[in-house]
Amino acid sequence: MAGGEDESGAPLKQVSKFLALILRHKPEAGGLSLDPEGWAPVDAVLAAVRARFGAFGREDLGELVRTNDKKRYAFDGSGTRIRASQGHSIGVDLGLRPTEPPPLLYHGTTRRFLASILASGLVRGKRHHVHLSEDQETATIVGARRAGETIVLAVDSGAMHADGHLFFLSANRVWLTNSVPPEFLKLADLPPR
Ligand code: HQG
Repeated sequence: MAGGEDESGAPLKQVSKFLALILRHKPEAGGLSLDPEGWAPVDAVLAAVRARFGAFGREDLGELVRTNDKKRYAFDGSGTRIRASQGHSIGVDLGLRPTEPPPLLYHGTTRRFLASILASGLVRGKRHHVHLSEDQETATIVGARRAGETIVLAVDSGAMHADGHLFFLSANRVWLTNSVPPEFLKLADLPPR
């Protein structure tokens, strides 16, 4: 909907940020707990959203899930539970199966991290995995979230896979792996604007 406002008036972008908080990092901030696979009951999520933003219905939540720019959230088959498709900092098991990656993947970041990344490789930090993109354009957008000059690293995921590193593909097509040692990284040219 134009301007990202739904009929309840709650700005979908702010609700999406709140969902990231409660479905990825801190469910207790919404009075929730997640099951081991990261699912929360839709009714409980709606109650948490309403407590913070006022009126917000099941259809509003459906619109948010459908239109979210990175498809961050997904309903289960019955539509009664919702979870974040990736990006957690708390212990959930998304049940993703190891999957053969394409030969090259990309990671967008900022130049001030480069020396450290080339020394230690890509590390997952607080998240469960290192996040990798299928194309340079997406990686550029990820890197541009941070201040400073955006750089894109190309990851030799084919060689990593051959070496036994596991890769997982999230429901919203983010590639996940535990770490990327420096020998599999090189600076990619940024796509022309
Ligand atoms: C950097 C967003 C120094 C890494 C995006 C990144 C993504 C190092 C930052 C998702 C390092 C971690 C994840 C090292 C890694 N030395 N810096 N050795 N290794 N880093 O946010 O990949 O909007 O945890 O380059 O679209 O930026 O949340 O990871 O800059 O998919 O849905 O440490 O978050 O999605 O930052 O982003 P993050 P990310 P959402």
